[in-house]
Amino acid sequence: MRKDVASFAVGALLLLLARLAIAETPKLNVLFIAADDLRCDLACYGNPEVKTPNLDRLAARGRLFTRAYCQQALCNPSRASFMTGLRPDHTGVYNLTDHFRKEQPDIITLPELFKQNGYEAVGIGKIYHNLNTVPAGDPVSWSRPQILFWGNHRMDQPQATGYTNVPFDRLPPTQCYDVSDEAYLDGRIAAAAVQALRELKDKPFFLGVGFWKPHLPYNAPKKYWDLYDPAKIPPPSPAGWPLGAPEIAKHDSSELRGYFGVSKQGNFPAADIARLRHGYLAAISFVDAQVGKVLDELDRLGLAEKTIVMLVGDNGYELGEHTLFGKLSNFELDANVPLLIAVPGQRAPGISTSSLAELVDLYPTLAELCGIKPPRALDGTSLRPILENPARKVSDYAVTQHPRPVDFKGTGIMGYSLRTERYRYTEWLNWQTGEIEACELYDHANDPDETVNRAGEKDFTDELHRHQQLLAAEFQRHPPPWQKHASSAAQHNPQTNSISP
Ligand SMILES: [Ca+2]
Repeated sequence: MRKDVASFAVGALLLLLARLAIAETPKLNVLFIAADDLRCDLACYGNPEVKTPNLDRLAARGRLFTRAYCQQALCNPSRASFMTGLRPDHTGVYNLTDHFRKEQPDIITLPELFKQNGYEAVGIGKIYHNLNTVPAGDPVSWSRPQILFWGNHRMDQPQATGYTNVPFDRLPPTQCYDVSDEAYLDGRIAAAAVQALRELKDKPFFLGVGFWKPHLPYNAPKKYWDLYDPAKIPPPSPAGWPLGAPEIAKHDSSELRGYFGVSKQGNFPAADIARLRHGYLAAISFVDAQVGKVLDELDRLGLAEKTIVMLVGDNGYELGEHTLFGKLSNFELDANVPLLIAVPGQRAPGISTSSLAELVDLYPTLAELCGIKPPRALDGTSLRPILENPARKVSDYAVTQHPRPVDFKGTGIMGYSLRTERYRYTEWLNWQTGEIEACELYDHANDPDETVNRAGEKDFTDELHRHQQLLAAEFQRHPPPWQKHASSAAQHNPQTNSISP
């Protein structure tokens, strides 16, 4: 009995000391905000015509990354990658149906890591992909069930008096109704996030808030459409296909063509393009306003001083540029994503950085900022040096990839794209043989819109080879699965393989 009392006393003392230690080192909270299909078309990214006052104020108090890149321009692979800290080649997720736990059931996701370290991990809205995966979302990641995270994007029609849902096969790609924010999912997600902050304010939390917009359909409330004069929205530029770009870089804009009233093939009429570009901007401003509500509550509760805020777009987007609509390519517009990070005590706030970053870097960044050791080797690099000094660099290149066919099941072509300081180099590799089928090189110093593929030009031979060597070195560091399939005689060898652009 006496021994039990002594053990109890020692246990109680240890518990008290542990609590004191925790009290002395308050944990930073994380507010992780994801937007869907949001490209860098924001006022804070240099387009003052786009109304994004709330994202702009987040940028003003944090660090804006002008050159952050997704790992694959598609929801499921991109999100599986940044939520696990692994490249698509290591999650095995390239399409819209495979779940990252299929190949690695015990993988520890970003919110799960925080949950294991004493945080309340709460997921509201679309953080993981929203459809056709098993399990739905990722229940293991969170301390409580996820909400407003699952379903077809077409189901997000106004929940308001006088409106009835349009059947999916009759649904147009845009909607402009005079309804409240809460009539749509993102308004309800913002309200739920505000409520969650009130509940979580006294404990360490990782709050994931995922907005469904500006993903198709562009069904923002009318007041956000009214922010824009359609006559002043410019047409896509460049509208044409890049000179000398290979056919394999193309896709058929199938996501948009699936909506009612949209051309099923060929070019899109100018009036349709204008309406779509208006709707996309309205949807961006709708998301911006919802982000503002969450940031306001963070300030009101006095949490901003102890909360890291990270806002990210899961992939870029084309709105008629290069003849394309949607994501699914390796062009800069698809690969480049908004990334804003604000940390308590932010150094040099409001100074943007052009240092290269990848979404696979988010996991190690948040882990380091919160003093949590990641469970295993990750593919990314912490961006903390850049948060402290916008002139610092952590990478010489960023890697984005996309397969063909776009609904990749393990056979076909994989396009690997390297963004370096000045160039984008893309190499389309046969997954079975490892041979280069086609390649592209864009000179961003003279051609930031990627209008001319320089891969076949004599003046760019040295840069072409330099980028091929960089990619070969990347494959040494992170061996891609295709090397397992490729025969030894046809291993990737940029010096001997043909390089027809
Ligand atoms: Ca997306």
